Amino acid sequence: MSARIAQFFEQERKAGAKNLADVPFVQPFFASMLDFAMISALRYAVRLLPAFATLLLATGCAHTNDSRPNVLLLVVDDLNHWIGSLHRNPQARTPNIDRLAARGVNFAHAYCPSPLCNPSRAAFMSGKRTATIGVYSNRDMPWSNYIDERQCLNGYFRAQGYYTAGAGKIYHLQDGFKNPQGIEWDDYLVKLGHLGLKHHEPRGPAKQEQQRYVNGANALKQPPRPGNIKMGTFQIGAPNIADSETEDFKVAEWGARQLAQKRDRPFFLALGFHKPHPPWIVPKKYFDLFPLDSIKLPPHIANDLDDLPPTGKKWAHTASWVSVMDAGGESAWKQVVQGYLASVAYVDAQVGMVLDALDKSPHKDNTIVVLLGDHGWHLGEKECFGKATLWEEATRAPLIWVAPGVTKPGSRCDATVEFLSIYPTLCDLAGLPKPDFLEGASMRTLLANPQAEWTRPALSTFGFNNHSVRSLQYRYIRYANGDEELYDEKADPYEWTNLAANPELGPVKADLARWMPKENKPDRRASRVTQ
Ligand SMILES: [Ca+2]
Repeated sequence: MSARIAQFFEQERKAGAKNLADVPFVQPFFASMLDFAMISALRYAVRLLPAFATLLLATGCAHTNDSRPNVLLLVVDDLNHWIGSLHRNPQARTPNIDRLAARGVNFAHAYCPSPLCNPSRAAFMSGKRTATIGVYSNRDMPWSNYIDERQCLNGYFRAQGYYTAGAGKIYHLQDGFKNPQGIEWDDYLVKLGHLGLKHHEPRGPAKQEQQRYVNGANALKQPPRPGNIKMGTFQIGAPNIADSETEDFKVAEWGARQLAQKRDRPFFLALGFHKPHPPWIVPKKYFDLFPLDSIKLPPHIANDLDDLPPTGKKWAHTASWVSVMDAGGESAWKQVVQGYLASVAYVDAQVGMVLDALDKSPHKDNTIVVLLGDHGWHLGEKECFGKATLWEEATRAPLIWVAPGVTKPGSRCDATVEFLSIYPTLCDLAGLPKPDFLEGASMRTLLANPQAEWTRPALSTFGFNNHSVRSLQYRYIRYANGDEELYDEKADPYEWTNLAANPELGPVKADLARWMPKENKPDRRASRVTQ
């Protein structure tokens, strides 16, 4: 073997490609060949080997002729139960979310694992309860210090051979490729500077999209703009701009393009919309749907807080409530409601764009669609604007499922279900083994038969060892210091009368308390963070 070939082998050995050079018959064969040609051929062969290996592995994982269903997960930030099809607020205008609900099962009593962005998303994406993972607040970041992102819903589906892609807010303040090996997503449309935090560079085709997306986002993030108002702690604005200039439009548009592509393996596509999270700055046409003089305030009573224990009172009467009342009382309150309703109508239109794209796509009949709000939102009920409470307004949110071949159009389910069930249910529908760590129950039986027996209540947790258990008739709240509340939801849907002190209802409390976690992971930060 010539010195040049020997040198080549040595170089490749240093580069880690030594196996080929060690094959016995290779060396005498090379000696009779032209050095240059062989080195070139070898170089290509050695360099291409990993690519071939990857291709073979990918083909093996992709289950050729894979007919497993696709998954389209739509997560809407801060969307409470004010959608048309849930009838909590008849003013809500959500024709697109409603038409999705009409295609499958509309869960009327679905509850978040925790009423705040980061804890809720960390829990339903990991399939583990808040008290198990210890992600209690938005300061428990990055959430991936608490849970293994490879075990999360998208990471798991990717490991099972799914193409995974996402855009917008799926996890809290951590869009896209957190893991340097890219084990979570194949592609992600990343937004830079969400709430001022630095993000990881996008990879894949999303990189080319980024600049347009960021420009769109900035169009709504430069307060104060002419016409914006400050209503207490909330900023409200109705710029006369097109949807195409807004960030959630970019998320929907990107998702629509993903849906249009043919694929040789199933996909898991997650789209996270940012509205109706404040600030409520959306195109003017959505405000025009809700003239201020037509706005009705949600049902409330003046002395609602009188029967609350000290912890409940503290959680209810927040700075945001005080600020809105100081800004103009009920008049300011109506503007807050208008801003929220307009933002819901806006995000509904973006959801509609995705649904239209799905219907035109080759995946229409083999895609599971799941839509949820990450938690609820108070619009003044219990003297509270915002989330971060354990009452109905903050814990209940839309949950809609369309599963081809399983759900039936026009179904409504009244069972008390949890977002924690999303992970195991998707595993069931896709035929994937359910990992042992999942703590929620699969809802597959309810998808097939919404009237099937379901005896489980829904657990929501906020902060360390504060829990709420919601059955169809009751909500029982027990705070870490032992403070209690109990509401009869059938007689009192706005939770005005605390029954916790009624001795006749002791067995009800005891029965619901069984569902509260026996062990609660310590709070690393040991303080409650509310917004
Ligand atoms: Ca009350």
